[in-house]
Amino acid sequence: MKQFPTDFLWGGAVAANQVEGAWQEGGKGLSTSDVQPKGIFGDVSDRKGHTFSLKDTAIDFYHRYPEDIALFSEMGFGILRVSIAWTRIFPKGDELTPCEAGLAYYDKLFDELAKHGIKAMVTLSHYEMPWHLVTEYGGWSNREVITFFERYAKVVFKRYAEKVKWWLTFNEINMSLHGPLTGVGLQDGCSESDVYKAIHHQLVASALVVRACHLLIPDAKIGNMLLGGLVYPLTCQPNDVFETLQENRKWLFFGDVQCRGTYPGYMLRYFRDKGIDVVITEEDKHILKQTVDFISFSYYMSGCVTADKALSKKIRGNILNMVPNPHLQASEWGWQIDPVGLRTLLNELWDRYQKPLFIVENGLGAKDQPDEQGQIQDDYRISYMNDHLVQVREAMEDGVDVLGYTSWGPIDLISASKGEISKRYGFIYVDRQDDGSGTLARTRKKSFYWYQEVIRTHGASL
Ligand code: BGP
Repeated sequence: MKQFPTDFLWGGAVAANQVEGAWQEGGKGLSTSDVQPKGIFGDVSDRKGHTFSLKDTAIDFYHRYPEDIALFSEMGFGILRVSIAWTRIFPKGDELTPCEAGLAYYDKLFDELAKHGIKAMVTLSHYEMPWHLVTEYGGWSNREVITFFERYAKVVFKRYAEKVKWWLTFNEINMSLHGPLTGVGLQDGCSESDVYKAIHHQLVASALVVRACHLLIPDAKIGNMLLGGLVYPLTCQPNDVFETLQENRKWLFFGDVQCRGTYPGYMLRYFRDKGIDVVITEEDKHILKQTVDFISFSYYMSGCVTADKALSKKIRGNILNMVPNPHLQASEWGWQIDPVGLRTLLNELWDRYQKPLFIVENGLGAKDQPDEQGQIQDDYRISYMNDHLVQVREAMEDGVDVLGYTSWGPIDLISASKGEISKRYGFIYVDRQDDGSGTLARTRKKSFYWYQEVIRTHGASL
């Protein structure tokens, strides 16, 4: 296969709450993730008496990052996407002074990456926020949280200005529609108005920190991060086609605001029709004009939409309104595998926004079983990723500007939706099981050598 450009950024992506562990070390405060032991859709324990969670230790990246980064470097990574846990910097979220131990930890992490010539990409908020801001302020429903988030972002921009040149605001901001607690810090059972009000505050916060980043680190790039949910009409029935357009807009609305700097008419109509009352001030409108430099997104699957409500049954996955596509196979978790969909999505996002794109999550969650020699022969993962990367190359041939690709979970980590480790994504196996047992030892899977070769050959080996 033809090579990718030599400046294409290859790497992997992780999130603080899914790898670090050390949930009480270094002065860290309690985050929403710490009180959701079963993942982002699970029930909340408020940690009275402490409920065990795999995330308490996760894969102990907090202590083992030098070993893990050495392995990423061995694969040839040019970039690693991590997130900063807001609660390591501001344990409660509303303090005036940051926690030095938390800041120092990420200094060491970024220095270790630099030692190996790996760039850092940092998500400011990956599915978590200080729990104190939820209990005391009502999460993002409260405008004051914008100020706290901006303060946090400015602190880390200033501190890491020389070390981090790639930033993302909110992970999968469009998931705020589905994961009220994690995304927008609201309790279950809140109204749609509450959700959109909180989302508006997040969008304003996102634009404010884009502005702050441009001012404080002029040579950095800051992007948004969307769940790349591609949906097809189940049939060519016109109502199915229109329903699909509307479903697409539900998640693309976030991109429209972050890339075009204004609320689209279809959303304002939706608010009117549903009686949703979101206060958008003149100042907000002005702030929102600060748009992102590039668009980043995750892509795992596609799905179908039907206008026939009786037919519309849920499949398991991140995009909750999809019905299964009869032409596609699914992963063990029902996520339908669609490499061509990635080419379609890249083209659609490029046509819509004309901003550079970065695939910051893609991969296959699977239950890996070591063979008799203790090796993981994960040909299924290799085939999934190979097929997707071939389509990325096709999209680039179509003229789409793609900056890079960071696979999700290059090392096994705790699943966001399940809170378990048995849904594995890694090129590197971590000896830990769902019951918490295991030595945490790291082992290279077959896919480790496959990805190493892909990077070494700039994709020619695909
Ligand atoms: C995305 C999240 C990640 C990650 C991934 C896989 O939605 O941004 O945090 O976890 O999905 O999902 P899961 O862990 O549920 O398999």
